[in-house]
Amino acid sequence: MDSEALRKFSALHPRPAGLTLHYGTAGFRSAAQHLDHVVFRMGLLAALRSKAVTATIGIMVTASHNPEEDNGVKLVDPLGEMLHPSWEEYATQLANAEEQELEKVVTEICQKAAVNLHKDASVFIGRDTRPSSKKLSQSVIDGIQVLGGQYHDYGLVTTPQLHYMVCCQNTQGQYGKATLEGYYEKLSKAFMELIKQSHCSGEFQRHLKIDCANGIGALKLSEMKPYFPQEVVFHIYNDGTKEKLNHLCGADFVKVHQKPPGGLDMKPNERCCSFDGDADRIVYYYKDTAGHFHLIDGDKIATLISIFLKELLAKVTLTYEMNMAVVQTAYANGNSTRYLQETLKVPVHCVKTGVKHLHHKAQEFDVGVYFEANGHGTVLFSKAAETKIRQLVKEEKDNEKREAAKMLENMIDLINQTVGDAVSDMLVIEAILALKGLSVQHWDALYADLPNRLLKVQVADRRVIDTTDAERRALTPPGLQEKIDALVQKYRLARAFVRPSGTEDVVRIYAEADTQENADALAHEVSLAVFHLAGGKGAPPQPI
Ligand code: 16G
Ligand code: ZN
Repeated sequence: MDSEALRKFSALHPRPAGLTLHYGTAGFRSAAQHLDHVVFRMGLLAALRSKAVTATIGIMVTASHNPEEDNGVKLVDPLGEMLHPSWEEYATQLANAEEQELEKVVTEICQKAAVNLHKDASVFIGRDTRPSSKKLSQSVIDGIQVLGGQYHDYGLVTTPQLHYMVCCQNTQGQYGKATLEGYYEKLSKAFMELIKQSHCSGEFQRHLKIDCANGIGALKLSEMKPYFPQEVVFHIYNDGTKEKLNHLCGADFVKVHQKPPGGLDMKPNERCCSFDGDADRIVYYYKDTAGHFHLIDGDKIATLISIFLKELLAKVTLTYEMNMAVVQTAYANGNSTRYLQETLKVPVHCVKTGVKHLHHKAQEFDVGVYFEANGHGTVLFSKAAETKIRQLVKEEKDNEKREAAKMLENMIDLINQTVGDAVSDMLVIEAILALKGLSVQHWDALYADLPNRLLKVQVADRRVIDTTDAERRALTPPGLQEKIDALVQKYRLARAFVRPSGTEDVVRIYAEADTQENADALAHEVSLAVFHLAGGKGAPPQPI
């Protein structure tokens, strides 16, 4: 290691005294002005990780749906997955090391993780449209170069595009070409092939209004436009030319507030969707003729995709049995879980919040559909399933089966299997709606969401809450779970849980029940229990 260079460059990216940050579920997130030293050091870590696994590593500068003034950084592992949990701790150690200790911490990481510093390192860099992102990505480059690493700066890309590039690079092009053109070509080709199989393909016309949260999604959708024929019309709103990123718009705003974004005029029964700031989440919605807003969240997206895939799998199943499952978190609406299990008869698994947990579980199945209610999700196909499907397309004599296999093959190519991807998910959904001749109202009517309420409470130390059973039950503080159980008993179809947030200094409370009044009352009562038993700060929560 070039100690001189490390000293010189770390002095250019000084750590503000007393600032401690943690690599959480979505990497580091903070006010942008606090992050320069963090991104420099994550450049170092990306180079170390690359040397450790002898593969290209990704590093993305974004704070997703957070306000424009914030920023963040996260690392992408070789197959496009989230950074391996064993390295999250190294990330935190490196970010918080005193400047004079930096070399020591790097050496310790090399020892613990068996990193050979003489090896080559290769890092792919991407960033979102935040004003602070460009400078921060320059600091990432400084970090990579101090350890003698090579880098490729993709500049402005969506988070899922960067995940895609990393995967392509490390699979020697098997997953696709590691370029934006490669991404656009692969997705648009699979989409158009799927649409061709639709019965009404002759008069195929798709109109969709897309709220891009004033973020990177708008830029990338515009770039993709020439890859589609004229019949595909995507109307882009909140493209970032007028308003601030994520301000009163975007997937997170729409999901949390259960109302339409600003900047998008919605006519009755028009299909609309929102991306988040880095385009890795999507939710759909529409307004009915009475003016009521209907949200179609990640649970209903997972349901639509599952229905479609299950039908196709049934058609090819006589030849090859494939297991399929849906992975959700505790936030999944109770009626979505019921519909999947009881009507569709698909196994459902519940895991802890955070993409890495869902992704990991979904890898256990031939076809693993995973979505968080907030709209982050994708589908994973096992290698065996993919090989079998591609073989059926080539060899199957029965027309119907071959057609079904062909649709599955196009789905495999259309879905971004590295991570949830708003652009890819949108194309998947649009293709399914077209193929099944479904309107947004039909889709929404699959099941009715149980009324629910999400609240947060500030406590002195949120770590006093420890959970089990995929965050559905609280182990500590003592008495809290018993209290929640007693409260839930009072209402019909009720469910509630609490968990410490991984991204904010709060405890989150979720409740659902037969009516909105009951869901609100239950959420309020549970928040009071948290406030009293877990050391609440300030005034007790008020009724909704
Ligand atoms: C992060 C997670 C997201 C999760 C959210 C929960 C990733 C890439 N993102 O944004 O999946 O839903 O955190 O936030 O893992 P919370 O812990 O503050 O509730
Ligand atoms: Zn995001």
